Amino acid sequence: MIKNELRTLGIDTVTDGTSTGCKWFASGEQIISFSPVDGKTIGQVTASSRKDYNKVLEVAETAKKIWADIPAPKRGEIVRQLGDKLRELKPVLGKLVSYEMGKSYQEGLGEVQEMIDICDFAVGISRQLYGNTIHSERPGHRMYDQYHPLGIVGIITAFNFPVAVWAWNSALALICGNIVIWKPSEKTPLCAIACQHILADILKANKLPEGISSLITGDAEVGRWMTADSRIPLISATGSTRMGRQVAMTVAERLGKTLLELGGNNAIIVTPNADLKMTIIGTVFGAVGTAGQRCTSTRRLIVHESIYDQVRKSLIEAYKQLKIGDPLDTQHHMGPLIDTDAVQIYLNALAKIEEQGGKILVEGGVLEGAGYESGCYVTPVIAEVENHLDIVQEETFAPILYLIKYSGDVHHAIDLQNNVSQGLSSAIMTTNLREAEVFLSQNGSDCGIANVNIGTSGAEIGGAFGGEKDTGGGRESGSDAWKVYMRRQTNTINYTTSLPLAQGIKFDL
Ligand code: UN1
Repeated sequence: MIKNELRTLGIDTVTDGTSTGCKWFASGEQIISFSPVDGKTIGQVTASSRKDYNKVLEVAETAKKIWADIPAPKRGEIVRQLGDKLRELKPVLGKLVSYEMGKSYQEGLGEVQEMIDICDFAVGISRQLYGNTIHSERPGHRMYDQYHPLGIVGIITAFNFPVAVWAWNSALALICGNIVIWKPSEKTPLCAIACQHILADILKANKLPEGISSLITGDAEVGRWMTADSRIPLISATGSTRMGRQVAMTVAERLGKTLLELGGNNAIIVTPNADLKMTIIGTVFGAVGTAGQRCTSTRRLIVHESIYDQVRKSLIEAYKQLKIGDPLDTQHHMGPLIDTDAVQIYLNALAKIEEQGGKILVEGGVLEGAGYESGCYVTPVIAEVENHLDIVQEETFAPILYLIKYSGDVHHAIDLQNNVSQGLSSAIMTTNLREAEVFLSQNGSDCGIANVNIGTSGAEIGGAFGGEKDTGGGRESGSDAWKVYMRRQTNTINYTTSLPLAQGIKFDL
C-alpha cells in the first residue's frame, strides 16, 4: 500500500533497527510492523541487542565532543536543512505515519508540520542561547552564567506521535550541542527509521561524523539500558504514567535528569456562557481525533446543569455523523486504534464504566466486515458518569468521552477538573471574561496547558508543552524548554591584582 513511499524514504521492508547515522546494523529480536489500517505487515525490523547498544554509545561518546565544538548557529543550520527536507517529504512521511500508526492522513500531515515548525523554532533559538550577566559584589569582577550542552540526550517516544515528539526533542537537543539517541515505540519502528534516514543523509552531506543522531529499537528492556546508563545525562520520555514512574526512578537513582511527558486526563469545562457550536466541534475533535490516542485527547466534558441536556443532545447528534474507516481516505473522521491490545483495553474500560455505575449514551463496539479486517476499528463512546469513578480517574487511550454535570459557579467545575491525578491539558468554553480569568488564575486549572475557547488537543509547538502531577512535570518544544537540554555554569572572573573574598571575609596571610 505504501511501497512507493517506503522507497522514497529509503526504507527496506526487511531492515536493521540500529543506526549511528549512515551505518545500520542490529543483532536483536525481530519486530514486525503491522498496519492497524488493514492488518498487513509493513516490514520487519531487527531490534538492538545489548552489544549493538554498546556500540552506539561508543560512537556517541566520540561524536559528542565534535558536535559540541561546532558553533550553535552552525548546528542550527543543520536543523534548518532538516526542516527543509521535511517540507519536501511531508506528504510521503505523513502517509507513512498514517499507515503505520493509524491516525488520519490530515493528522499525519499535521504531525510532520509540527516537525517542520520545531525545526524553524530551533534554528532561531540556536542564536539565542542566552545566559544572564550578573553584577558581582566584588570590585573588578565580572559574573555571568552560560549554557553548555549536556552531552548525550536519550529520547524515548510513544506510538501515538511517532515522528513529531522525536523532532521536538532532537531539534532542540541538537542546536543546544547534544547528540541524540532515540528509542521509538516498537509499534511504529518504520516511522523512526524514516526519520533517522532523513537526518543521517543531511549529516553525511555536511561531512559530519557518525553518532550525532542514533537510533536503537526494541522493547522496554532496551529503554532500561538507556535509563540506567549514567553516560546519558538526560532522558526525555513520553508515554504512560506507569512507564514514566519507572524511568524517573531509574534515572533518579543515578542522579540523572528527566524530561517526562506522561498521561493526561484532559477536561473541557462548558459554562452557561459557552458558544455551543464551538464547544461541540472542539469536543468532538478532542475526543475522537487520533482515535482518542493523544495525550491531550479530551476525556472529560464538565457541563453546567443549565445547558447539560442541550449539550448532550448535540453531542449525540454529532457522533452520529462520524465516519470511521481507512484513515488515508479523507472522508473518514476516525481511523483504527493502534492494535488489538488497545481494542481490549477499550472494551475493558467500557465494561468498567457500567460496573461502576456509569451510563453509556453512545454505544461502543468493535467494527467488523469489509474495511475493518484489522480488528482495530472501534466506535467512539459517550458515557454519563460522575468524576470520582475509578475508571474516570484513569487515562484510557481510546475514544471514550465522559460527560459530567456540574452545578453552581465555575469554581465547582474547576474543582472537578483538577480532581484527577493527571495535569496535562484543560480548557474552558465561555464568553464570560470573569469565568475565563478564574480558570486561568493561580487557583484555577492545575494543568500545564489551560485554554480558553479551544479544545484540549492540538497545542502549537511555540509554547512549552507538558503538564503537572502524574503528567510528570516536563516541558518540551517551545518557550524556554531548550534550557532543559543544557547545563548552566556560573562564571566569575577577577580582573584585579588582589583577591577579595565574597561575603566580606578577610583571609590575610
Ligand atoms: C502527544 O499526544 O503526546 O497538542 C502529543 C497536541 C499535539 C501533541 C500531542 N500537538 O495534541
